[in-house]
Amino acid sequence: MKPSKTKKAENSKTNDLAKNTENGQGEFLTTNQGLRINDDQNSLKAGERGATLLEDFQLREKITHFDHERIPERIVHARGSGAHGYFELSKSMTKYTKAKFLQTPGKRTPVFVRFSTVAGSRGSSDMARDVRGFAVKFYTEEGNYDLVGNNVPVFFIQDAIKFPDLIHAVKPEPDSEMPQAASAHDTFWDFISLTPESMHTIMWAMSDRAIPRSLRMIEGFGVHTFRFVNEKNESVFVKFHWKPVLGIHSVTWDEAQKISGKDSDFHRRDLWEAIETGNFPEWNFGVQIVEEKDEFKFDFDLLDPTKLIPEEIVPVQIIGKMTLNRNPDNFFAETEQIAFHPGHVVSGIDFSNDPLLQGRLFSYTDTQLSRLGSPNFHEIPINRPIAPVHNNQRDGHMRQTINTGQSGYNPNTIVNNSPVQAKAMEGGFVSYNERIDSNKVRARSKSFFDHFSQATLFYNSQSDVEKNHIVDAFRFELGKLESTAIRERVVSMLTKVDKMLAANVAEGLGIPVPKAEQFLNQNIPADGDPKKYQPINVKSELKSSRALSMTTTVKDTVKTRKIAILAADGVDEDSLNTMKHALEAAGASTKLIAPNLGNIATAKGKQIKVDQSFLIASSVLFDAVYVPGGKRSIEILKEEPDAIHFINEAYKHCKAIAADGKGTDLLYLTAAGIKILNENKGEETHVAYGILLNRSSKEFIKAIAHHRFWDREKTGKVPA
Ligand code: HDE
Repeated sequence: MKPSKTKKAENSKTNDLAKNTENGQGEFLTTNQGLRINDDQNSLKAGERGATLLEDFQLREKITHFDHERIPERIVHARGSGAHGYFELSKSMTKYTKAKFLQTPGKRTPVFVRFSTVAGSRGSSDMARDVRGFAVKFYTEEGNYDLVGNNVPVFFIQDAIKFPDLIHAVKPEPDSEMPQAASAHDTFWDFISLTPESMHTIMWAMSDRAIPRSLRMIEGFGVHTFRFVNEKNESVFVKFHWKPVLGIHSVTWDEAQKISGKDSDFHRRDLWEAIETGNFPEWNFGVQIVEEKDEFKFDFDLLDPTKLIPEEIVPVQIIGKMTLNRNPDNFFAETEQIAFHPGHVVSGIDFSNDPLLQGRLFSYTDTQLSRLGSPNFHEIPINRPIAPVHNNQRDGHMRQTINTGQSGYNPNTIVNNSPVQAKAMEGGFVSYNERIDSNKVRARSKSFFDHFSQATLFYNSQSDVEKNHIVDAFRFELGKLESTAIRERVVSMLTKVDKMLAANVAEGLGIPVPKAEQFLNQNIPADGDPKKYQPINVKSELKSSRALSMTTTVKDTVKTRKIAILAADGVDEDSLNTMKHALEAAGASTKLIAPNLGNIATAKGKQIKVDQSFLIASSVLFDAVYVPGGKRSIEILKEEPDAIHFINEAYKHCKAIAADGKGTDLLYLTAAGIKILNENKGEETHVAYGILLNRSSKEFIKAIAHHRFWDREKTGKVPA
């Protein structure tokens, strides 16, 4: 789709200062010094066929700039997509926090959001199995607040000092630089097999949460426990949640791998197109509040980032909604140059002592220095706060601000001590005065040693289908390893999560289930007693949690879903249009797919424009398939192997499939039809399987909203 420009949203931050007029429309071409250029097509030469002259400042400026166009990509989360929007508060948080943007219902705050994968390079596929980053910059009147979270509520490690090891293990192996954007290799699983604290997050990463259908359909979590602080300087603990209005949906692993080949920009394109077509992605914003007095009432430690607070124990209160309504004008200037930092807070939001969070507070400014190249990265338009900035910091690479006057220090009399410090009541940030009184130690609290109870809780909360997908993900990932010893260590660790899970994974790998005792915890200081460092077993009271399964998510809308309509010359116009219009009226989009581009002629001779040929289209890029009637159209499609494959593949991926009139004949040549003939179970069963023959558009819409018909996976696999 050719990018068109959305109308500028009123509530979005505008960075007009540095914005060039639309590609210099109607302006003269100039050098960077403003000199008008007469010939930008030829370099300056000694004669038409002679050597190029060193004097050609115009050529040198252009090439030098080009040579320096790339900057270092992010060491993690390099692959990302972003958008502008706003956050609107619906419930006042005055009781808990003095943060101004959380006071008055109806208040809108501009935001920029960047979604990302963690492991891959900037050019890698969107569909890698990976945790997704979910970073939100709120441009508040009191300064920028960054909520730099993920789509998984927990993390692999408990202490920041282990982060470089984790990332070195998951990134491509250093000798061969393989594999790209994939955790299915020896170094990652070697590290995991020796790091039992990773087990809870590993369960999420092996679930379908790690292969989302759309970035618009992922949850977001602040992960760490933070603090809210109110005007009276009272504090509560808080966990942050983003809940997608369209529900949480994923693709299958087979699909994800195929999408990576067919359209490695799948998520980026989906986000861009949704915003361009006015289908603005939305998330409800929620908080879990824990009073300070309740800090120790849980069977896990609130400071441990490998733990979540089950919603059954502390419900999520929805306090507002975020809407993304404007695509970036320039990917590099905005999405690439945006610099997030968990330490960008406003008064009323503060940190807990989570040792992972504490390390992050150092890391993010530091990384911007090497990535963006200067301590002045806050002056890049996308990073500028809307709140005024005044301080005595000066100079540095690429300084934009021209500070005037004599003073660059404090205290001073020259400008009456300006800029002056703000009292707390004037918005001056005062750290929460938590009492800390202890010995200086390099240690981890014993309360962090339960590594399995929430991994088990997560697994127990999944439906059978979700569990099967987790088993398959482990079989795939571990199956790719060269080392059998690493496989065995991981499976031995899985026995601590769930014995059946371990047995099923082991069966797929063709190994016996190793004993749990075999696993090694090597996160032990040189002088540490290994026995003291082994995980402890905690039996959590909660057996399962609804919020952890995707089966309980929103399933009543087809908004923005993509439906493929397969047709050829001779298609029945009514059969095509009735369904197409009903789907579009319900908010879905349709694409007409035919053997060739151009037009097809309907049975009545009307010309209809084809959107994609079978060469370009692929079922993995769609949510559902419809085959309208029309004798000739179906005769042509029957001879088109790609049409048969299209339906087989959609069937394999459990998508809704509908056919009308003669269209049903085509279905009988595919896995979908064969299944119906073989089972001979009657119409209602077909509908329950998401196969709709001559059914109403209403029923098809309901089936698409259901997302997938996983029961098909249980009853025998199909080729595709
Ligand atoms: Fe990050 N992380 N991280 N991280 N992280 C970065 O900062 C780091 C962690 C997250 O779209 C880097 O600007 C350390 C948890 C997101 O620009 C870097 C530790 C969570 C993004 C960094 C963590 C995150 C980053 C790389 C362990 C979820 C992308 C580029 C102590 C709560 C933000 C950059 C964007 C990016 C360090 C762990 C989320 C190197 C040291 C836990 C979404 O500073």
